[in-house]
Amino acid sequence: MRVTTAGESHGKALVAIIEGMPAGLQLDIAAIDEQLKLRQSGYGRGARQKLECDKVEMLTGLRNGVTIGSPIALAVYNRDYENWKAYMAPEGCDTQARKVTRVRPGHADLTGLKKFGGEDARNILERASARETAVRVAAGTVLRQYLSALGVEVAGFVRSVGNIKDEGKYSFDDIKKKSETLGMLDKNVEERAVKYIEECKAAGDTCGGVLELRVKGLKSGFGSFMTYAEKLDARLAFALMSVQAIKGVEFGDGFALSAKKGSEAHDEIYYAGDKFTRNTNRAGGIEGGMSNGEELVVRAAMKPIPTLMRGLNTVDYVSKQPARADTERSDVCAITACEVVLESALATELARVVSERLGGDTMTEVLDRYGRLPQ
Ligand code: EPS
Repeated sequence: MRVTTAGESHGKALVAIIEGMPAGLQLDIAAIDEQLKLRQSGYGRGARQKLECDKVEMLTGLRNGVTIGSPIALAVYNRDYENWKAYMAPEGCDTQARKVTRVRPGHADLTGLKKFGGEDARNILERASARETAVRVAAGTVLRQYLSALGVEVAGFVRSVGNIKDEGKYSFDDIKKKSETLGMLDKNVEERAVKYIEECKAAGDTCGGVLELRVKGLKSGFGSFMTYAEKLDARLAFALMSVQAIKGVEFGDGFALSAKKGSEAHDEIYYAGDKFTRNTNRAGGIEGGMSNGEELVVRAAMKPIPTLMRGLNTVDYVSKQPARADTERSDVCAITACEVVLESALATELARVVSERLGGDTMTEVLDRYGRLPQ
């Protein structure tokens, strides 16, 4: 299975192609639109989300809602294109207007210009923008439905915003009850987080946070230690780090494990009721680069969005004079959206790992093979 995307933030559309999906998977297209809507939600989002009403258009690979084994192409159209046609149309447009030269620290602008040439960071930011995550969510929701057919479910929530943290312990089912405001689980913590976002907004600033993702129902043995590139944690970390603004990823107790003794850091093994069991899950469901049958637990850190309304100090790329970085509009905090995106990114890579082991041209074959694996 392979997934790729294309499209610019203010271009006509964002598109994705999914190769290798077996035939016979009934897709729930409304569920894709639901995820797209969730990606646009959350306290602290900017004006762009008021303009867009993201919906998927399935272009190929399905008949009557069921996959036929051929590549699946899908599109999410940018409503804002109507306002940008004059400057973005692939067929011909004005490339002198809407130039961006006051390059933003933390964004791809400066390094992108040095790498791809020219003097207009518009050509860089159009693709680097987190707008691309809309189509990743659309494609990711298709792969999530492949996992779901096997009984593998992905969920997640917002652990912290800035320094405001939720330290609670939650089960997979608790996560489903997260709030619509920010995607947090503790109302009191969320109220403080909302206040913090308001403070950032008033100061023309932005903020990030930490997200936690879980995977339930994955059997043991996915990923491998035989070659380093097959390790499940390495592959999932790659997928999460590929999402805009993610600066760190940890599995299970992650960084905190480094401060513990070996006797406190591992998940001791017992045998009861004809199966191997654990009382803890500090490893986050991955040992030796393979799923061990426990719930996967992954956290990712999102940095504050680099477009600040108050502008950071920079240099104009053309005049070389000191300047305030470019801004038009910005999200103050996109942590809730980022969580939705990460669920899709995780589901995408996990589905690829699963399909590499199971193969199969039809979902019947896939389900049969998965059913015969040990827990
Ligand atoms: C985004 C759309 C973008 C930004 C944001 C994410 O829209 P515009 O640039 O037109 O305001 O709101 O992109 C970034 C945070 C970024 O750094 O590029 C979206 O749909 O998620």
